[in-house]
Amino acid sequence: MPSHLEHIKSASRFLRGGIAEGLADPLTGAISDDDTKLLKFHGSYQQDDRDIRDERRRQKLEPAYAFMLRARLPGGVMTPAQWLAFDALASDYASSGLRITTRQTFQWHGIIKRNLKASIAAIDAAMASTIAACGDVNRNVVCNTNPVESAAHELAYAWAVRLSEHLKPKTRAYHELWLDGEKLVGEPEHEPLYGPTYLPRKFKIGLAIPPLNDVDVFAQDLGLVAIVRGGELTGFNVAIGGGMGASHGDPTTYPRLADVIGFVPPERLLALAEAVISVQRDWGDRDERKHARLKYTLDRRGLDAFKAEVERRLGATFEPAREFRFEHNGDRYGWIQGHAGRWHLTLQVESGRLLDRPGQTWLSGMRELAGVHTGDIRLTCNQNLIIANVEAGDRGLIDAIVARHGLDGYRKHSAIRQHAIACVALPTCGLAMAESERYLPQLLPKLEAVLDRHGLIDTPILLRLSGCPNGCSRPYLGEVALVGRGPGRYDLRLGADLRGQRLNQVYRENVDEAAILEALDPLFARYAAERDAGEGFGDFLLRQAILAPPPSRRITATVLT
Ligand code: SRM
Ligand code: SF4
Repeated sequence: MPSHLEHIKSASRFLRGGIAEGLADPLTGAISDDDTKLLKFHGSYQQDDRDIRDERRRQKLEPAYAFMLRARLPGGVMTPAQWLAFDALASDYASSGLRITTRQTFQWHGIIKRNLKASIAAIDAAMASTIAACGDVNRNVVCNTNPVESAAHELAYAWAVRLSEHLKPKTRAYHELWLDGEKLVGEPEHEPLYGPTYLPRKFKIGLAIPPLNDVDVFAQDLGLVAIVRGGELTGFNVAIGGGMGASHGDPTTYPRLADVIGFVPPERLLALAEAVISVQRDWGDRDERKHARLKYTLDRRGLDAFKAEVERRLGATFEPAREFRFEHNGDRYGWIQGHAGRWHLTLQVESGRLLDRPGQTWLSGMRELAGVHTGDIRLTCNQNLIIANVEAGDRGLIDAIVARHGLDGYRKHSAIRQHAIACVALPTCGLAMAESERYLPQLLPKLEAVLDRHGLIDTPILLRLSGCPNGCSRPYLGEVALVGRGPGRYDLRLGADLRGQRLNQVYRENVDEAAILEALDPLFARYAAERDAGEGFGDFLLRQAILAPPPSRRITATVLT
């Protein structure tokens, strides 16, 4: 039997539901439960401040409702003017600055109901949107921000934008609700790709340009590996069925890496994406949302059957996948020269949270920088940012602003700090079981002390924290990862690589900080003493049989070099 959400979608008149009436109701800071589900398709989540939830209940007050808003920003690229508009929105309506997400866009937290419409209108005025940033549709298309292969980036980024536009819902509801667009009268509305019930579940696309896998391309429902030969983009290897989410104690849910199924030339890309999405639309599980992602459809129906159906709808067969090699899934900090003599500066933003704090006036610093910068600004899937396309002569000015506002942490930080990612979790995330973003600054100095003792302070180790098993920081791809179980308790997972090609595994279940540090200390000691030159921590743990060998995977078997 179709889930309740399927009924909500089909009765919603293409995502309208009762949102307008809910927004107009002055008696509550919330909207109806059913409408909160539809609101996601418009890019917003209703949340409440969990820090004060109990206190409000004791005082017989309704929860402190507020809305999180997420932009649709394909490839994470924006102009300085857009930056300033997003910053103004953070100051005018939101409560905790600008938050760079793990899908290279912005979130604003704490927007109260009466300001939601003005906030979305402000994003629209900045020539951006929030449509389909969340919901059962194709989400923000992520793209490698590669300043090294900057010519290839331009090509791949252009495809990310085309995919994003092509796969955007066509409903007029967004314009009607938020932008005072004219109401559609008479003519029936139509969603050519999605239909009236949209997809069974969220759908994510990512483009990577080897050798960098900063988008974690195998964590995407549809991962595209750009194949660049002699400076030309020849096409994309296609990988399907990645996803991170799982539930504790439910083995029918699991993180899964995408399988490479072949190669398509650029001119087939839009049709390919449509074909994959349409098969998932028709074959995906609409009864049980826990099993509705593409990864479960593939495992239920079989990869070969799915691929054959995609080929049938595409009217073409896949060419064999091309060879490629990833070196890293992190960001490269500092200045890098791209093509056409332009420079790119990657800055680290811990947990992606841009706020003004003593000695770290990051929000003000970026405002000043956006005021003088003539290139573009990019967000990365590791929650960092790039001041891109800088003229050589402007580098000094930019460095000075960066240093004055304490944005130069990348020069000073330990290697583990540089590669750490944490999801939002408490107090806004309704699904959080443990702290994540707020815990990272407490955990890092303790980890750094252990690493320093073993002479590993400059050795990159990929750390990822998530407050629950949904995996928003892609923790299953961390060399060291904590996945929240309950207040102060986490699963400690170890053993991924630094390239986003191998999932980690549980090493200690449901442990506290003391047990985490105690478990890691002897492993770091052995790693320091016995590692091969250049060997990553995860690779070391497998070579030493400290962890069981992972199941062999198609991606490694076929095309990786
Ligand atoms: Fe996520 C749900 C935050 C990237 C898997 N995610 C949520 C919600 C909306 C909680 C909710 O449903 O009520 C979180 C809002 C927290 C808050 O207060 O802001 C949330 N997810 C985030 C962000 C902001 C984490 C971050 O720290 O940056 C990321 C926003 C991305 C974006 O801009 O679109 C974010 N989420 C991810 C990723 C990583 C990725 O896509 O590369 C994943 C794992 C990949 C995947 O989808 O499999 C991810 N989020 C989930 C899931 C589990 C989905 C599943 O298949 O089981 C949920 C829960 C759900 O959908 O039911 C979830
Ligand atoms: Fe919330 Fe869990 Fe995602 Fe963290 S991983 S943001 S706790 S849903």
